[in-house]
Amino acid sequence: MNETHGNVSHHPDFKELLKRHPGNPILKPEDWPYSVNSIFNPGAIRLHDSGEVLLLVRAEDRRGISHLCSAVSADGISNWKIDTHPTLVPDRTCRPEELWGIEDARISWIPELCRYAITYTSFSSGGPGVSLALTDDFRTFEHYGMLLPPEDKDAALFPRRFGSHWAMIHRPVQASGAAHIWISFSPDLRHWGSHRILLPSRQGAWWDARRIGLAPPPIETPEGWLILYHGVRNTAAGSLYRVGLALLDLENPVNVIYRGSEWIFGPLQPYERVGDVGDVVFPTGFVVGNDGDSLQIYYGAADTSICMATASIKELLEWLKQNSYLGVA
Ligand code: BMA
Repeated sequence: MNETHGNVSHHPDFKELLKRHPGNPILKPEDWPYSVNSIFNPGAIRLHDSGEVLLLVRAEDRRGISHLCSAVSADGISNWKIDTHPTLVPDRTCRPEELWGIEDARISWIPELCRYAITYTSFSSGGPGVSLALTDDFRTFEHYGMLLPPEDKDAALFPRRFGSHWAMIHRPVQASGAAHIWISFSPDLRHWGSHRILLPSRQGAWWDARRIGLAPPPIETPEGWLILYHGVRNTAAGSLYRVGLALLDLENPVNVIYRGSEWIFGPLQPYERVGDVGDVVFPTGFVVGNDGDSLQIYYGAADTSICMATASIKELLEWLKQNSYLGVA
């Protein structure tokens, strides 16, 4: 018999690697202490001092402009303490690159700096680019400005240097419209170079043929950096956003060890299929449990609400080893 998920079902051959929390969506616009149109695509981190889970949520107001708002919870599922005012707001005067808002944060804890690094999309008059802010407490922020100019987004820092250089994954869009995942390096977090393609989008009918982009920041495992990425396929009904996996070499992350052939997670539930932008699941954050294996993955659903799915690092790696295809054609 097929396994059922609300009103949808999978064939028993489909291994469900990301398991939706039964209480999804765990955060909705109506939960917000102030008026917002939608909340989605949250950065996530386990706070160093308290062990609580902090989400830096993208909140879109009724003008269409996004800011970031923090929500904190002990278990990362319930009893959220949501900031009563926007936490990180676009400042079009001091940071003109934030003219049309700030979006889709990814958070990394950087042990060398003893600070959190937030990479986010700044929506400038020239298009979206990659910005960085550092913080100790998610109250005050040191802004590094736009690191990579338009069109570029879906960026996250690795938590440590490789040799003398920091590394960042990001997703520029080429003039041709091709959108691959790139990796770049910096001696100081400000100046970025040695750019190269890390994962190309695939071709033709593939689920990840149209565009791909990093989902949460890289997840460190003994076998390498586990990457979740979103892949977009264009259909007659619009874009379809799904999630796939890859593994990068631990010491030299430009080397891709595995890349999953099939997507592992896609829009199924009504809250993922219907919303401001339907048929979108967009993971942007994760936290790891005390066992070092269980993941809570946070994702935006249909650009409207925030959901959580659980997974096991071991199971993801096992699946990836058995279902890898590095080609693009
Ligand atoms: C992408 C990003 C995301 C958004 C998704 C679906 O390009 O802008 O913020 O969730 O599209 O609309």
